[in-house]
Amino acid sequence: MTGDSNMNFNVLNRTCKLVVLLCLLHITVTFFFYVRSSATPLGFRSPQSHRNVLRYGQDRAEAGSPGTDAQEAGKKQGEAAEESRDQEEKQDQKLEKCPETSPLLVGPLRVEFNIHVSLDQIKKDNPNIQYGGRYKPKDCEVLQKVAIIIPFRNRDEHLKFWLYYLHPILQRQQLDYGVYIINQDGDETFNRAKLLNVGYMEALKEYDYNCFVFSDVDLIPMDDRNTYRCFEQPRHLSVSMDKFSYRLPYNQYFGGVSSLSKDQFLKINGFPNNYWGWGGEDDDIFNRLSFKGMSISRPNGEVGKCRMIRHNRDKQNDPNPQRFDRIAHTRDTMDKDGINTLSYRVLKTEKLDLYTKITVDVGKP
Ligand code: UDH
Ligand code: NGS
Repeated sequence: MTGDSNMNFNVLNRTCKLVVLLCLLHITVTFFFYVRSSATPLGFRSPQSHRNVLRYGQDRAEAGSPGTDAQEAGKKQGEAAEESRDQEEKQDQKLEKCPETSPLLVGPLRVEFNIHVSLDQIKKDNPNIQYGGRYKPKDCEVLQKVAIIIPFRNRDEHLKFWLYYLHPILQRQQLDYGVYIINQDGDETFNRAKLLNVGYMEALKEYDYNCFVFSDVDLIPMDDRNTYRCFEQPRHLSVSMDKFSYRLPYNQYFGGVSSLSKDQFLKINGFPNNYWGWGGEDDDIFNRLSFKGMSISRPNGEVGKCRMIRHNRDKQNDPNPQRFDRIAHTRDTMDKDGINTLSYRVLKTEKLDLYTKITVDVGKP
């Protein structure tokens, strides 16, 4: 009796131990799989801002050091996963179209040039501007992709003011934009219109722009409702300049700041390449537009107010004596001289924090 009960007790004891062991094993295995399955998505499920920083880091690392095969493979997997997540995310959050008129506009602006501006400060004030002077609103889908083209040589002081005033305005206008400074190399006669043609070509190599704003470096809008985008008809934006007592100097005036969609630009074969020195090239552009049956769209005189930074005539930009003869023949020359005959040599492309600077050899007269 005692022997039997002892034996029963031993069997029971062992069975219990076995059950406890099995339970422990089960818990351990369950725990292991739980931890493993939850670790992967957690690592990947980091917030978007975090991911952007990581991607930025990766881009820089890629440019700097090639890395090992294993690292490369891991990186590729990570990138592929990220890409598919990006696509999912895009599908998830179909952005609303940006409104016709941005709700961020404030209207009339104070513009003055007797203040000190520095590139560092402009950078700090505009943290959302991407490398190369690019910006795109995050919370709505833009209507147009705008390349802003500035003809340039030796006007760094003016450029600082332009960046200081324009970057905040363009962001409030909710534009997907890039700023391109087309810098004429050397000290041959300046050629504004040819530089604008170069800007058109070079900007398109970088992004699928469908609108081009051509702006002198010394013109600053005094009202952010003057949107730097394209319209049904080619647009003249600098319609009400302080130097002309806030009036158009003449009805056909198309100088200063203008915008043309890609189609409008191509319809007129771009701009003339053979206006060397000051004057007439903007009148030639006006002629091209009207010969192709287009009219000029303009903001009203209040919204179109702008200030010009006063300066002396630049070296190698004297009035072009041939300009009157040239604008008298636009109809005959426009198909033979323009974007279809443009030739130039890019000497340097600099992606700076607030703009892209492209230095070009455009030749000489
Ligand atoms: N530009 C340069 N560097 C030059 C010449 C022109 O950057 O050496 C660019 C710049 O963007 C400028 C634009 O080309 O705003 C048009 O230059 P412009 O000289 O045709 O026109 P702007 O209105 O001056 O700047 C006109 C002559 C001013 C004489 C004033 C005499 N008081
Ligand atoms: C006209 C010029 C334009 C110039 C405009 C304003 O006379 O190129 O003056 O010039 N046309 C000709 O010379 C044929 S401004 O006062 O801004 O220097 O844009």
